[in-house]
Amino acid sequence: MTTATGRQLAGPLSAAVANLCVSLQPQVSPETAAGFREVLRRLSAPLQVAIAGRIKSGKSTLVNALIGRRVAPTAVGECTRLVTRFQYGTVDRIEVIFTDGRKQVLPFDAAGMIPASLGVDVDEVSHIEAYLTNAVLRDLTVIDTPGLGSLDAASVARTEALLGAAGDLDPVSRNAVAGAEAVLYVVTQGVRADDHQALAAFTAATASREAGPVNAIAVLNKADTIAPESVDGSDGDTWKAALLIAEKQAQILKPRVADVLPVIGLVAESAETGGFTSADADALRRIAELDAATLDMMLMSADLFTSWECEVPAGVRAGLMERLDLYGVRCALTALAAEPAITAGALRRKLLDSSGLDGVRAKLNAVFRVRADGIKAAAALASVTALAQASGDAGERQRVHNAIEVLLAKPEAHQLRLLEALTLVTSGAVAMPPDLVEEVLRVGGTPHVPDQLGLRGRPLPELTAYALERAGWWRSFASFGATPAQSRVAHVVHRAYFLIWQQLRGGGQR
Ligand SMILES: Nc1nc2c(ncn2[C@@H]2O[C@H](COP(=O)(O)OP(=O)(O)OP(=O)(O)O)[C@@H](O)[C@H]2O)c(=O)[nH]1
Ligand SMILES: [Mg+2]
Repeated sequence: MTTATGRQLAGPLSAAVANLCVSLQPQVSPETAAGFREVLRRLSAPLQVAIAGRIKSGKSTLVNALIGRRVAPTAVGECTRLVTRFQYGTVDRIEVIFTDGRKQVLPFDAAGMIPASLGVDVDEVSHIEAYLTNAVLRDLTVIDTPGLGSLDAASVARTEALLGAAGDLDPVSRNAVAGAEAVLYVVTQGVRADDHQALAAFTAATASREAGPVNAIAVLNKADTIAPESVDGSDGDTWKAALLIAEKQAQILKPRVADVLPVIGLVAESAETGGFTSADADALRRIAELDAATLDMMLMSADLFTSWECEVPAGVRAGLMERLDLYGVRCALTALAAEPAITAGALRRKLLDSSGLDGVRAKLNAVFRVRADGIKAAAALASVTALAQASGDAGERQRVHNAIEVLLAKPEAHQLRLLEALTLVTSGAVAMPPDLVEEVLRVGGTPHVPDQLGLRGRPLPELTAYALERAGWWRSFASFGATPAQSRVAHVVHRAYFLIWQQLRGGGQR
C-alpha cells in the first residue's frame, strides 16, 4: 500500500492500521479525524529513532557518524540544547520551528553544519528540522536530543515534550512533531542504578508506548576512555574491557533495551564524515617513524602528544587528538607499524573497524529496520487508542474500540498483540518466571520462524511438532496456574505458536 505521500508503508501491519484509520475517519469527530490523519502521515514516514542519553555522552557525535556527515554541532553552541530531527529531503535545508508554529529557513554554516548560533531567541524555538539528501535517512529519521539528566531543566522539558506524544500538546504542535518510535540510548562507563531511572523516565516520554527490547538499544560510548586495568579479565585491552562493561550494563538495562554495544563515537565520526583526511594519514605516518622512546613518551597522554618537541607541527597533532583522541591515534600507529605502506583510505577503514560502528549499524538494522513495520504499527495503534480515549463522545470511543478489536483478531495483526505482550513482560509490568520471559522474547522478538522456536536449522517436522507442543503448554498455562495478567499474555503466546504451527503445516517456513 502506498499513501498520499507516495512513500511505501513499512509492511502489512502498518497497512492494516492505516486501513483502520481511513475507514474510521468518516465515523468520528473532526478533531479525532485530524488525529487520524496525523497517525496516517506518521505511518508512512521513515522510522523515527531518537538518540537519547545524558548530557555530553556523545549523542551528536554518534548522530554525525550514523548519518555520515558532520552536521550536528558537538561540544558547544546553543543547538546542543535543542531537539533536531534529521530527515531525508531532496535538497539540504534547515527549518527552525517556533513554539507558536512559525518556521524560519536557515542556511547551513560554512562547514556544512547546523550553525552554532541560530540568530533567533532560543526560548521561542520548539525544535529544528534538518533535511539532508543522505541516503541513510531514507528509512530512518534520526532525532538528536539534548542531554537528559542535565541541570538545564528547560532543555529536558523540551526533549520530553517533543519526543513524547505528549498528551498536553495541542493538535497543531502535534502535527509538527512526531513522537519517537525507537530509541538509541547512549551511556558511558559510569552507568549506575540512577541511569536506569533516567532511561525509565525517558522511555515513559517516548511515543505513547513503553520502550523495550523491541524498540530500544543502548551503546556504551567513549569506549576509548575506559581504563582496562580497572576491569577484571580485560588483559589490559581497552576494547575487551569495553565489551565486559557493556555486558554488565546489559544486565542492568536488560528489560529496557535489546542490547548494549561498545562504540567509539569520536573515531567513528572522524572516519565516516571525512574528518580524517589524507593529511592526517601523512602526519601519522611521520609520527610512526619517530624513535620508539619518543613515541612511547608522546603516547602517555594527550597533553604530551601535542606538546612534546617533534617535527610534526603541534597544531597538526592537536587536530589528530581532537579527531581521534589517544586511542584512535594508537590504533592508527599500530596499523602503520604492521603495514607501513598502508594507504590513507585503508587506514581510515582500520579506524572505522576499531570504532565498533559497524556493530551498532548491524544492530540497528536487526532491531529497528527489520521490525520497522511492527514498531510503527504498534506506535500508531497506541496513538489511535489514545485519540479514542481522549474523545468526549462515548459512541465514537466504542466504534474505535470495536474496530481495533476486529483488527487485532485477524491472524495477520496478531504480531501486534505479540509485541504488546513482549513489552509487558520484558518491562516487568506482567511478572513471569525468567525462562518464560526468555521464551516470550524469542517468540515475539523475531519474524523468522525457526528463530522464534529457537530451532534454527532443524528439519520441518521437528519445528512443526515443537510449535504444537508449546501451543498446548501455553494454553494450559493460561487456564491453570497463571495470574489473570499472565493469563492474558499466555493466550497471546499460545496463539502465536498456534499460528506458527498452522503456517508450518501449510508447507513453508517464512
Ligand atoms: N574520547 C572520546 N570523546 C568523545 C567520544 N564521543 C564524543 N566525544 C566527545 O565528547 C564531547 C561531547 O560530545 P557531543 O556529541 O557533543 O555530546 P552530546 O551528548 O551531544 O552533548 P549534549 O548535546 O551537550 O548533551 C565532544 O567533545 C566529543 O568530541 C568518544 O567516543 N571518545
Ligand atoms: Mg548534542
